[in-house]
Amino acid sequence: MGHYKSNLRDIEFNLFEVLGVDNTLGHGPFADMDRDTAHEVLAELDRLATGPIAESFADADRNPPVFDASSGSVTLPESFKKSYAQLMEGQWWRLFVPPHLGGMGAPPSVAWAASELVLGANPAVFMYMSGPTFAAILDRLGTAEQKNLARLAIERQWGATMVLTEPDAGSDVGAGRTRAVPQPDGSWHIEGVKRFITNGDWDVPENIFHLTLARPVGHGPGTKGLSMFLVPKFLVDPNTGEPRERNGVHVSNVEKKMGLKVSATCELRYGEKQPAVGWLVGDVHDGIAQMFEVIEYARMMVGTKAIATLSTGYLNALEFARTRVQGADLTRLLDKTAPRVTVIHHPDVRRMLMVQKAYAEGMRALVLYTATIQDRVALAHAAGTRDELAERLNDLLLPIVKGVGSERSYELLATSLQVLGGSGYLQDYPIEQYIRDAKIDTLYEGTTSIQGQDFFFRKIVRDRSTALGALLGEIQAFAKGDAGDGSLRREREVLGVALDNVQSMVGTLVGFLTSVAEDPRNVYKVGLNTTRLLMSVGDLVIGWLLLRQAEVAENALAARGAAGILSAKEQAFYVGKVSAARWFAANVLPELSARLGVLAATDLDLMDLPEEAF
Ligand code: ST9
Ligand code: FAD
Repeated sequence: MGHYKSNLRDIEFNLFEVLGVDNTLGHGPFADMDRDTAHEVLAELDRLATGPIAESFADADRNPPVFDASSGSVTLPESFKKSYAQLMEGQWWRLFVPPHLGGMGAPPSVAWAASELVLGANPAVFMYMSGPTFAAILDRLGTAEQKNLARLAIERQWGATMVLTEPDAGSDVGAGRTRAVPQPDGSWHIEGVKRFITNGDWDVPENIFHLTLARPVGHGPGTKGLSMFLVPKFLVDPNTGEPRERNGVHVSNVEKKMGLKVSATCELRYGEKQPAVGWLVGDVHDGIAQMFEVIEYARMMVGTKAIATLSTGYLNALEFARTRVQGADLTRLLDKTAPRVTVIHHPDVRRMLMVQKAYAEGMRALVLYTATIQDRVALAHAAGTRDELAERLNDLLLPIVKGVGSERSYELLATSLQVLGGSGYLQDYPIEQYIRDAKIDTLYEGTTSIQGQDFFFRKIVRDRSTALGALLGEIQAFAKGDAGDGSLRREREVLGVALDNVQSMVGTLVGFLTSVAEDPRNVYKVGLNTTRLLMSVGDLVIGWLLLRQAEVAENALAARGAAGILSAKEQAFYVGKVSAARWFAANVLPELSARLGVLAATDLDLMDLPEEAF
């Protein structure tokens, strides 16, 4: 068995038993994918993910890519290239592009469910597959020629990168200094240094296109002065895509990293040896908004990657806990002759397992719920309209998926390791690599601080709480509802209190913001709490989704369980669902009251502290 332990049962439970994705499948833009096809897709990817895709996970960590400084080229480990080839030969990139570019017509919910399997097995394989997805974005944004190039990029399986970061411009993308100089033939010459660029070079595709932010000479400061350029590694024949001469964008360094080593993180130099020729995407100067089309996919991908890793971390820990014999049952602590038990018998191990199970399954539900909101956006788009509320909800949920998903996963992967005791610290087990590979998720695509600020200032205040109001309204309706025999009544009450706490947190922060008119420094009180708010709303949404699952599970137990037509495995699955929701309501949601107290009592002491006192 490979390292990756998937949870296809839970993925399908979310899609088909809780979120009702079958109602979306089989018609409209998703006519080509019915429930059976979706099941086949997931089952086949599950087979690949747990087999050949997972196979190179450890080898590619121990034998990372080799950089040749003289040619600026990166060579990937052979084992990893085999895993990548399996995914590409299986044509799985077709899940992520629209039908007119050869896509399968899968809704985002099914595409992200499928992504979890690859991202959990070997995340970098998925990330190297960004070419077709980025080409689809280029097709949406580009000129007629660029659309043609996007088609060729997919046909010829080029790689792709997103290029924002510079040595002095990380979170603050608007500080970027890379310049773009217009040329008489309508092209641009790009000049500057970019760093930390994922997949900047690798030895599989014949070409790589870099979607690059640069500042046209004479343009203003900040992100609004940036434009997006299409800069290929090789210049090409525009009709056939056949590579011609080398373009002047070169890799000058590959970083040595804590984890995710097989994903080459490159320094890119533009226009140093010869001109780096680029083309303005869509022939419009709207770079940051265009780049956010890419960033939105990538933030969803990062959250899904983190959560997929926690899930396999938990399932590895669970397997260990069921087999490792150590110590006596706590009730026979003083009896030295008592039989030794597997560690899953110990209360503290159960506590560790349940916190992982509840978050891993609750955050999977968060990803898939968000993906169903994206289904709504896609359905409206296909009908020639817009579902503006769904668009806003998706915007609101993305920092939760990315920020909460990555923080909780990294934190709880340490608990996965803890379950294995000293063995977890060894490379004999995958969890130490999971921890190293997952740390990046709290950092790239906007750090957690950035997600927290985006969440409050842009997704709540600027949105005038439209999306938040709609989301909290749904949670309120669930908390007040009492379907079934009312067995979750206590948990619904706890959810209602947590909801009140979150509403008070938002109200208090808006109050701090309003008081900026009296003292501009009061905005610090907001900044001291944006991450706390993000994590708290995350817990509220996770608690709500777990309880929705519990309701479905209770119904299944009452109907099919009572009729004796559930297998023992299915029975245990549903019982586990109810228990996880109950545990979360009893152990996590009450924490929100204390967090509200801390938030409301925020003063400026921390900001008044002299730097020397830290
Ligand atoms: C990186 C890559 O880290 C890491 C991994 C790469 C992996 C590649 C492979 C991925 C494969 C993916 C495949 C997926 C396939 C699966 C598909 C399945 C279906 N939302 O607030 P302002 C825009 S890359 C939307 O004033 P500042 C907006 O246009 C590096 N738009 O910001 C706005 O104008 P307006 C990642 C947003 O103060 C304008 O920006 N680096 C949003 O100027 C200005 O906004 C980062 O992420 C938003 N949330 O700049 C940087 N926010 O207001 C992090 C802003 O008029 N830093 N816009 O609408 C930030 O995000 C900063 O907040 C900042 C601040 C740069 C935006
Ligand atoms: P800084 O911005 O310097 O942040 C340092 C600390 O200060 C962080 O804790 C941060 O949260 C905090 N901070 C900064 N500004 C604020 C603020 N205004 N308010 C509150 N806190 C703040 N970039 C690309 O363009 N393309 C890629 O493909 C890519 N891949 C990457 C792969 C890897 C492995 C890594 C490590 C990075 C990658 N990046 C990529 C860059 C990544 O997006 C940045 O590292 C990230 O946005 C943070 O920028 P920074 O590292 O400069 O940190």
